[in-house]
Amino acid sequence: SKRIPLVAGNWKMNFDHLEATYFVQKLVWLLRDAHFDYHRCEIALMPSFTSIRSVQVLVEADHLNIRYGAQSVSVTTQGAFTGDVSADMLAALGCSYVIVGHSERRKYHPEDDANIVDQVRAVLTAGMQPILCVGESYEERRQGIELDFAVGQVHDVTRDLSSDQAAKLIIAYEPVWAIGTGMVATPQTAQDAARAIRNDLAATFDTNVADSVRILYGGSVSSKNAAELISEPDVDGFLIGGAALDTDELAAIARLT
Ligand code: G2H
Repeated sequence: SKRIPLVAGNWKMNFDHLEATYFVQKLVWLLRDAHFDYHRCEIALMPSFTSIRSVQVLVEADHLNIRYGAQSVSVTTQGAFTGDVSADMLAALGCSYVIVGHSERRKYHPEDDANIVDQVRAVLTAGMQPILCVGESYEERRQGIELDFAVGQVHDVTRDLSSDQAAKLIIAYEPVWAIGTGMVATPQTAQDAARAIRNDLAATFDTNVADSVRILYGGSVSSKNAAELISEPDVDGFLIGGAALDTDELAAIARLT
């Protein structure tokens, strides 16, 4: 692949700041022990807002080759928005990435297409990269419209972006039926979706944009299925939930990627 693979752990609502610190220390120790090459594969962690600062302190103190980010962001820059966290606040903490439009956010919060576009813009304006999540539910797959659906979700965002902005996107294809269910997509399914999304980027922008955007697979990724998924040409890494809560699993997946 022309792209450096990314293994991103989405911790969801797990780990307070002490648990996050302990996790990072143990993960780094495991990877050091395995002579892990951070230049071959990039590792990123997405803690809760309350744990980001602890991860930052550790990464900066020990000059760790680990990146980190947030799981969502406000669409506004500052002011009377009780409970929200701005993109500038996340950038100030050294965040590289922000997950945008995860299916759990789309389901449990009023995150519609317009809101997701605004989050993507806010992340880019603050100098970070969005990890845009898309993917069909079981119903769309049953109807055979899964590729159109996932590509449509990407297109709803990219049609409002310049090619410079689009080139900074990271896209995570996460079929909803595979999230937290243990029902991982087959390598061919992941490849077909990643390919369809990349073709759409090439059509909307150009092959430079299409070739630079990393497309991740997410949904029940583990050390048992990572190697065959990453062997697909258009799968550039993973967004990992459950398996990213276990240091041994996450280190194993990074080594296989
Ligand atoms: C999908 C994924 C992480 P899991 O939500 O984004 O979670 O790996 O637990 O299916």
